[in-house]
Amino acid sequence: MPNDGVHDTTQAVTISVTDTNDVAPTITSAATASEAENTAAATVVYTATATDPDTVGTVAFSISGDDASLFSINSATGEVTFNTSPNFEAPADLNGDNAYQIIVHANDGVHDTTQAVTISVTDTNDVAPTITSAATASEGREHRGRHRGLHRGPRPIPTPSAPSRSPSAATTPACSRSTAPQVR
Ligand SMILES: [Ca+2]
Ligand SMILES: [Ca+2]
Ligand SMILES: [Ca+2]
Ligand SMILES: [Ca+2]
Repeated sequence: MPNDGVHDTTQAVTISVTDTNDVAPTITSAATASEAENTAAATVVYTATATDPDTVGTVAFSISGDDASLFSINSATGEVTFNTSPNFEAPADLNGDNAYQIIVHANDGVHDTTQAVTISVTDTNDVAPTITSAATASEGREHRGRHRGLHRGPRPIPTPSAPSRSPSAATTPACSRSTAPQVR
């Protein structure tokens, strides 16, 4: 301050500290998300969020990683969508386990913060049962077996259990079926 020994002149000076983009964004959204198969591709499955204390720089979102090509992300809103509606029975992720791996990036123009995110596709009951048994059947073997048994019957020690099984097994269900409806 100038001082000539008699006069003391002062002046207030304000020093402004300008902000620089020196702090990296912090991703605040979860590391996992899930969605049922067949959900419309336009449905938002995950929303990336981040904080950044700097007043300069704008955070933009993007994705990378094993299954990133199957998704789209809105760079401004962080909304993640499937490009194609997922099918649990035909997983499209790299290792086919219905756990889709992406890496979310929050970039403020200087710093790039990443977070691994797993998006799981859950099963729904969307497939009808498939009957895998044959459309035709034959009882030829059983008849042969019975005939053989009868022929062998007279022999001293045949098979004691075989003859006793077939009559009881055949009669039991037949009796219960015929009697139950008649009583009611
Ligand atoms: Ca920043
Ligand atoms: Ca399916
Ligand atoms: Ca996977
Ligand atoms: Ca299914």
